[in-house]
Amino acid sequence: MPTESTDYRQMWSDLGLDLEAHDALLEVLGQGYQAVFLSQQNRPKGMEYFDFVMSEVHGLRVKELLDEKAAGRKVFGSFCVFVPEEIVKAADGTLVGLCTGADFAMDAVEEYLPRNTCALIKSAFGFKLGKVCPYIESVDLIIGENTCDGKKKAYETLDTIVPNLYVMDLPQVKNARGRELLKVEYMRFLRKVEELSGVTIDVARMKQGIARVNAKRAALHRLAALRAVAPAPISGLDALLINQVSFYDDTERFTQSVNAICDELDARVAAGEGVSPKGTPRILMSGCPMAVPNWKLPWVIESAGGVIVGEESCVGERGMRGLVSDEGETLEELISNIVDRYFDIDCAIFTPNTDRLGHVREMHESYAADGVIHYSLNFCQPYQMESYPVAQALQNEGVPVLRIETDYSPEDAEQLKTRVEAFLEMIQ
Ligand code: BJ8
Repeated sequence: MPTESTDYRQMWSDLGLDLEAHDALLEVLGQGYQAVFLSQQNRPKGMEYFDFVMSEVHGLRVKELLDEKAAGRKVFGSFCVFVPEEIVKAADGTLVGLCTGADFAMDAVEEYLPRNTCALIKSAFGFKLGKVCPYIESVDLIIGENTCDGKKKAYETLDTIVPNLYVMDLPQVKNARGRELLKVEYMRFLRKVEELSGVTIDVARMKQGIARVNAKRAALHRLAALRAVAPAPISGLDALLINQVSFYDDTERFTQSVNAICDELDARVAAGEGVSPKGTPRILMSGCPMAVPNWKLPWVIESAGGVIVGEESCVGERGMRGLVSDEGETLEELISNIVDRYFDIDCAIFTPNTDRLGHVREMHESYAADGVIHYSLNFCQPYQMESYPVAQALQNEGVPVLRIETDYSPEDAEQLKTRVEAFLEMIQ
């Protein structure tokens, strides 16, 4: 989190942030980061880079985005992994994830949204209404998407609060018509990006956009594969952090840093070294995405003696799976390739969504997990509803499953710890 010595106050003030509230937020985040991440033992040296990024997540990174804007490039913000970064990159733009991982200004939020809205949606509103997110204040365009009912309806309200919201329609069924809708919407988005940036996206630009995002995803695939080894060479918390940083950081610098830490982990694997002793229960997490600084459940699991070896989540494998083919001689063919990759994302908003269960099974096996912890946010109907059939099917196959429903408040941490400890004991 930004340190006292770096002075970004003028920048934050120019962005319209509430400096007092923002100071309080950074203070809490800094303490949380110290307790959750910096206190871990035996961290790879390569994590120093990601610690640095996090220490500057509201400082240097925001300044870089403002510098890009000053140089005439556009910055886009999104809440969902269905927004195709390749198209933004093709126009020399930058896509960042917007803050959705902590409770803030809840009284103000509940004037706009029902109390029984998931914490992720409430958080997006809280950061805006509380004036503590430099990203939402910096972006040229906020991209919403018609996914779950909560988000769809919340964007109608957000549109009355911000001047720059664009909503992308998304299919809810995986058939030919659904695929066609996604393609039409990606073409519409491409035109919007062109209009805003003043850049005409041709085949060469599109191929370059695809290559840059593919390189980032390939580095994350490499990291994921290293976690399949026992003993795990990196903690689940650190791996989650890297995935979280992928939504903010400069693409090329991030890709290089992930490959660098993977080189280090390769050496650990070759030497048979891990972050936890042999026999540590290996956990696959599955469910809702975890945005910064939503670290509660992973922290509970790893401080209770488990090690998380994979996340079936949009901040994790669901969000990064697959690459986009760059085969094709027309823009239309390349957009089709982009659709091919994104249409495979098995978000719980789809009905039916049977592929997701297949992916959880596959991950449980390939990461040699001992059990699955299914995580749903309270009031998230899509993932809460799917938690039952997913757990049922896995349990019938002999896979131990623990279903957790929680939110962002720290209040249930002790209770969660008790349940997780009992689960770890059972699977050991
Ligand atoms: S592709 S998972 S990032 S929509 S937690 S807001 S589902 S009520 S975040 Fe998501 Fe895209 Fe799907 Fe992934 Fe609604 Fe549930 Fe809240 Fe959620």
